[in-house]
Amino acid sequence: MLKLFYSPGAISLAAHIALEETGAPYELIRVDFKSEEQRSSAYLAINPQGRVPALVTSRGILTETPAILVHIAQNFPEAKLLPPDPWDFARMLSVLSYVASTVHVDNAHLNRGYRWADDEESIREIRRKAPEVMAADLRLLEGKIGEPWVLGEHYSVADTHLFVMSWWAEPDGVSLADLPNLRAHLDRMQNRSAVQKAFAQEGLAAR
Ligand SMILES: N[C@@H](CCC(=O)N[C@@H](CS)C(=O)NCC(=O)O)C(=O)O
Repeated sequence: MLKLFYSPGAISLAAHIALEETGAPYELIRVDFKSEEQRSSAYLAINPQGRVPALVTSRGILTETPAILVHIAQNFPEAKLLPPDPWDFARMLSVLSYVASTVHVDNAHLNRGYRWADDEESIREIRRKAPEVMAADLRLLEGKIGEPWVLGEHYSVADTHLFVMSWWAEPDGVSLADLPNLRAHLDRMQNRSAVQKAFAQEGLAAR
C-alpha cells in the first residue's frame, strides 16, 4: 500500500487529493512542522531534503510532487488522472513543472526567505516582494488554463497541483478577484469529493 508523508495544507495536499481520486487504499503519515520533524534524522532518512511530500512505494521512496503525481496516476489507470493524448500529456507536464519550479518557489519566498539570504533586512525584502511575483506568475496560468479543468474536458493531476497554488493565493497576499479563471477552478475543485475528503483528513477549510 502506498504511504504518503504530508503536512496539513502543504504541497503534499496535491498528492493527497490524487490518492483520494483513485479510491485506492493508502496510508497518510503526518510530519509535524511545528516541532521541525522534517529535519529529524528519522525523516531525513525518508527524504534527505527534509520536505514533504514523500511517497513510499513497493519499489522505493519517491519525492518531488510532479513525479509523485504521475506515479499515482500511472499506478491507478482506471482513475484516468492522465490524459491519453501525448500532446495533452506534455501540456500537463508543463503545468506540473511550472507550478513546482516557479509558483511554489514564489510561495517559499514568503516564509522561507532564509534559504536565499542571511540578514534580516534581506529576508524581509524577499518576503515583501513575494506576493507581487506570485501574482505575476499565477497570471500566466490564468491565461493558459482550460475549462472546466486545466487541460479542458480531461481532469488530471495538473488540477490537483494547480489547486494548491490557488488555495494558497489569498493567504499569500494574492487576490483571486483579479484571477477569475483560477477562482472558478478553485471553486470547482472544492466541490469535488476527493478534495473535501482530503480537507477533512488534514483539518483544512475551503476558501
Ligand atoms: N519541489 C518539492 C518541494 C517540496 C516542498 O518544498 N515542501 C514544503 C512544504 S509546501 C516543505 O516540506 N517545507 C519544509 C521546510 O522547508 O522545512 C515538491 O514539489 O514536492
